[in-house]
Amino acid sequence: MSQPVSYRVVGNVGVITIDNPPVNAFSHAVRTGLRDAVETATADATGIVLIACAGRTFVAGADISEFGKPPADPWLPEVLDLVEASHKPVVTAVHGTALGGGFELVLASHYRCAVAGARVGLPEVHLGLLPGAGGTQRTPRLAGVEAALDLMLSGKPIRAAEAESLGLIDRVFEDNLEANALAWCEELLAAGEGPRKVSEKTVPTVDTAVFEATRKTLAKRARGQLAPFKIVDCVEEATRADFASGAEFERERFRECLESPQSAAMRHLFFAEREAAKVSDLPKETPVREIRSVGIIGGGTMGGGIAMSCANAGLPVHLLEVDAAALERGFSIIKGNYSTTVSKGRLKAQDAEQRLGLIEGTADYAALADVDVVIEAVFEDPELKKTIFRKLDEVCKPGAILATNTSYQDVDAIAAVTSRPEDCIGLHFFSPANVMRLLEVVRGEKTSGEVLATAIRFAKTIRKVPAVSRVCYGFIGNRMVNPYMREAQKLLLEGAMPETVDAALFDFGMAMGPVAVSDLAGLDIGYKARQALPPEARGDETAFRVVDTLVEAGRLGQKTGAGFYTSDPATRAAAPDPNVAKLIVETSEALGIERRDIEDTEIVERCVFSLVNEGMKILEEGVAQRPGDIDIVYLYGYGFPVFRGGPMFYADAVGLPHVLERVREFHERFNSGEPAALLESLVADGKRLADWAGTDA
Ligand code: 3H9
Repeated sequence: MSQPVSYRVVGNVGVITIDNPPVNAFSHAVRTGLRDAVETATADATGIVLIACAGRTFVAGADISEFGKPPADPWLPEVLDLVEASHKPVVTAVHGTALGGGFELVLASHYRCAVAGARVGLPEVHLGLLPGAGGTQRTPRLAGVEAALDLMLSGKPIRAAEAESLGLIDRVFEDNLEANALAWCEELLAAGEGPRKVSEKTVPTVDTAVFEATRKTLAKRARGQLAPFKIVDCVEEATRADFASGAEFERERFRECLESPQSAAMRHLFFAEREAAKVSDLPKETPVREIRSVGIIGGGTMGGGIAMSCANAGLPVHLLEVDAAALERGFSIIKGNYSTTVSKGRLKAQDAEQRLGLIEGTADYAALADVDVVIEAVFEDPELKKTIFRKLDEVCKPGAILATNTSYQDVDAIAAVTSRPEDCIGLHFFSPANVMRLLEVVRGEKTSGEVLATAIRFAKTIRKVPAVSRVCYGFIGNRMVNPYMREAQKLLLEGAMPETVDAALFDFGMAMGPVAVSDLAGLDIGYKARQALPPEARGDETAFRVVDTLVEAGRLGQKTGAGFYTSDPATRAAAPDPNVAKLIVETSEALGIERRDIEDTEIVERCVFSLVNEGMKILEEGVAQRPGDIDIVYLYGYGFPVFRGGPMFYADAVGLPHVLERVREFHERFNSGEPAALLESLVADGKRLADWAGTDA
């Protein structure tokens, strides 16, 4: 194997090149190679050192797959300290993305240049970490405390020009990075410029109130997370201590984060997200169809949101509605959404106009004759969906992908009404579709590999995170959420109140508690879905007695101003309603359920373990390919706390024997779901889910 770091001399410049595809991560071999190359470069007759990367990007950070394994010398901070200590000036030249440890290398160098399209950033916070190779100490020295906090707490990469304006990059070249960087090196040499150490600079003074204010904001924004607060501590330390002590402080906090269960959970999600886009039985070389235009049927909230996602990615959209009035309603929602984004300063008015211009309304199916993919997004009526698919089969060109956006319906039955079931697929978007990242890609029995591969690629094009599901009632996400919601309702009947159930799960880290979620989604949604099921498939309906009573009384949730909670029409703030509390107590009585005090731990375990147990069944049946796919569905579609790694990772973290014990107990005492066979067998074999080899189903 070729060496990941090479050294060559060009004129007076010693050029170090890092070449470790795909993203030049700082693996052990790269750290060792860079150390050796710096030692060579500083010992020869050259006057200046240039560090650049081969391939598609500059170093994208530490090698995340090495975290969690025993540390191997040299440790990155030592290598970067060696770079900064060089008696010859060291220049770094950035293309692609310089992220995390990669950007810390840039900060440790003495002169920094980038090509215009490059971006730099410190995204460690998304992995439950902080920049641990001097980043928390060097960034504020160059860019000031506020910009440094912003960069590290948002984790968002910034463009080279912005980095230049913040003082993080010295020069931005339009193109020809290597030639320009070499010429700049010669220029610096000719001018007699020596090393400039960021560690020797002082942090610009700042009102220290900024730290408390930031912590206060984080208490809400980063609820439950460790790393963001440690980042603030490190930057505050940079304002108080010299570089060496600040770096020591940073190193201790970095280790604390690295060893935390939170970082393990977030690193798992990083890899799970990338793996979820891969289908085990789909060869890499599966051809992918070109998607240049999209048809969408239904201009309601969902169809409009999908249209926006496509237009945001530059794809022309034909939006079909029954008539001009319905189209007008649809367009007014889309325009409203764009103008809100513009008024918040997140989009330029002219860009909003341009995107809007990509969406063309029509009431005529003939307009869909040439599109590459059609997404049907009408309401959940299987017969209506089938009628639409028959029509699409008539009008769409051969090779067009016919997709149904459904939360529950049988994708195979819908595909079966067409002459081309191999071109049909489910694409389950989450509401609001222009905001939510998840896209469940539902492969039907007959969906071709090419169509599946194209759907996954399309998901990425419109900046969604795909997760593949087989067909079953509710697919991965909603099938699992059903028992979760059922347990929440049962807890109400057994003694809890909506606000106690919600608070317990909110404190666990969920974006919202389950009762509040029902109010937000509309209580009639679940009600109608249950009514649509044959009675034998509904399970114990008494669990939903309270919600049914509310719906039948016209309390549908936030949209009617009252559901479980009453909501303020202006602020949407929810408040517990004594009438609902009375109704709950009366319903318990009527059902002969003796109310009791229920601890938060039970609330969380009843709800979350019911998700896990159903997830196990989904894996057993091969509906989801792997546990990580389920975690991605819950992270991006259902507000599961990122720092817990998704329900399946969480189950492994708390220990499957404990999960099984509780699931068994809940089954016996409260008639909750029967323990999944997979859960039983993993525990019997003393295995974790992470060790599970998968199913052949
Ligand atoms: C850090 O630096 C800590 C330091 O402060 C302190 C240390 C002491 N490591 O995303 P893609 C893999 S923490 C290992 O599909 P893209 C990835 O899994 C790190 N592997 O490509 C995938 O593998 P596969 C801070 C990595 O073009 C392949 O590369 N840095 C790493 O859409 C392609 O990735 C970050 O958090 C890595 N660091 O996006 C940056 N990065 O093909 C994390 C990627 O087998 N990385 N892989 O599925 C990214 O944000 C994106 O990967 C990047 C490219 C923007 C670079």
